[in-house]
Amino acid sequence: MNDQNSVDHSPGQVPVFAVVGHPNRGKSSVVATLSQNDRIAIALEPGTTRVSQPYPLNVDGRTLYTLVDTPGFQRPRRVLEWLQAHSLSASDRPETVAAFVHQHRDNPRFRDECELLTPIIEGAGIIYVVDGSVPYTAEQEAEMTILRWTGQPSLALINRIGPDDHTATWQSALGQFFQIVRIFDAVRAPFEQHLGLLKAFGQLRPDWEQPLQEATGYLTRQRQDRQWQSARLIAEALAEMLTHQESSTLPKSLAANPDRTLEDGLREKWYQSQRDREEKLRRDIETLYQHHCIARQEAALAWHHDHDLFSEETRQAWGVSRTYLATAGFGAGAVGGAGIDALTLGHSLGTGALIGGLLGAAGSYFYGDRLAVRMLTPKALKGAGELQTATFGPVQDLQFGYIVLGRAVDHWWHISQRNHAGRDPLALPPSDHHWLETLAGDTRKTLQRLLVRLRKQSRLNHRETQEFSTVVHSALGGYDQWRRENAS
Ligand SMILES: Nc1nc2c(ncn2[C@@H]2O[C@H](COP(=O)(O)OP(=O)(O)OP(=O)(O)O)[C@@H](O)[C@H]2O)c(=O)[nH]1
Ligand SMILES: [Mg+2]
Repeated sequence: MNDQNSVDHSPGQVPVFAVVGHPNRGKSSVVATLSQNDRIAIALEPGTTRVSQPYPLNVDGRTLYTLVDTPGFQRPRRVLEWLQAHSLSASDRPETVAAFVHQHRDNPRFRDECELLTPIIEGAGIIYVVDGSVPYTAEQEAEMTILRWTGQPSLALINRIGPDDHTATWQSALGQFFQIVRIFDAVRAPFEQHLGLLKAFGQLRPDWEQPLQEATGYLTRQRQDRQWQSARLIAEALAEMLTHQESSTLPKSLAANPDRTLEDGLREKWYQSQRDREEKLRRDIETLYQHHCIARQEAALAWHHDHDLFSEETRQAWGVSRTYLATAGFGAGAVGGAGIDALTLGHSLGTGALIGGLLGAAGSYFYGDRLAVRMLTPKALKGAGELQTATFGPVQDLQFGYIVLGRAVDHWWHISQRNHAGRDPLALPPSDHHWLETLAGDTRKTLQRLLVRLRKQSRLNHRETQEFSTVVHSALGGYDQWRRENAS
């Protein structure tokens, strides 16, 4: 570790843990997840991490704890032989380990051992990571013995990378070397398990208990805050998308005879702006959760694919049918004047059966053209000056609002539960559950009322904006609960 990266390990300071183990056992994955850092290099090849590197977890400008990523052991038996040859009694073991590092710092044969032991002899706690899908071998006993010789508090994590399960043998072997042994899947462990692990770290050293208890409090609040901030971001994007217009200003002479090209051009621009706005929302949510490097499955594809905002698959997954609305508390009486007809303005956007009957193969990937969107041509504008403006938008179908919201809720859920060790491209498979079903009846009515307000092109006032965020927040919470209860 170079000086610039060295960390304060003195007692009472921020807890520091060195994550160590055999090469390619998921050490960097554990560090990435617990420090919420998706920029850490993780790879199939052993030897990905070559130098020790501290990763602090900061919340509100405060470092809650620091994890040090380290290279794997290369020659643990040689190291142990040296230690045994140079130690006089059990009491000098920590100093003997420090002496080893001192003497071998510039020896390329022990480069990795020196890197990984340095943070530990400087005072870091030990998190020893093993892969529970490969069998236990005595080779690792040299590693564990060296770690025990450092005298630092230690904990072992069983991280299962492959399908096989050797957890039981690992547990009994590790139990002889470590005070605490936990199972932790760096890629899949849910948030509650991250907190559980921090609490376990707190048991390693009395003066770390309080900072780590505080850390779990901070992280819990951060998670709640992020859900609220996500709700606000989604409500904001939705309001913009529902009121969005594209305009084109042109001379009166041309405007007198607007042709299809004018409308088509504006329409295309309108579609693209909506896609761009949704994309921006997704990036904003990902940034909020500190995911900066997510690869998108859909990114490489042309826009008219299944996941497109205007694809027929999207409409079927996230749209709201007339029947559904009629039976879900949105009857004419339920939302004042705006009854179910207001929800199904597009003539063919009613029921699935009707759409199935109307669509030919050619247009079946795209519902956009069947959305009712207001088009105001210059012809309709009277008495303006030399230049006149044609306007496309806003959308009149509330269906669109439900689709945008459904996609946003689903995307949010995948991001909010994604660990920072995850490297798979983000996939958003269609859900068989409609998010709207998790909303209470009166919340649905509030949502409907606000969508109707937006359709009238009226800006939401302060109270309504708050209300909108609150409704979206409930939608996020309800969907999260449903997904967890139904997780396979
Ligand atoms: N499925 C699954 N794969 C994991 C998990 N943890 C790590 N992996 C995979 O295992 C491989 C090695 O992970 P790393 O975190 O780079 O391992 P490392 O111990 O830091 O490796 P070196 O730095 O090379 O010593 C990567 O391909 C990871 O995606 C896990 O919890 N579940
Ligand atoms: Mg690594």
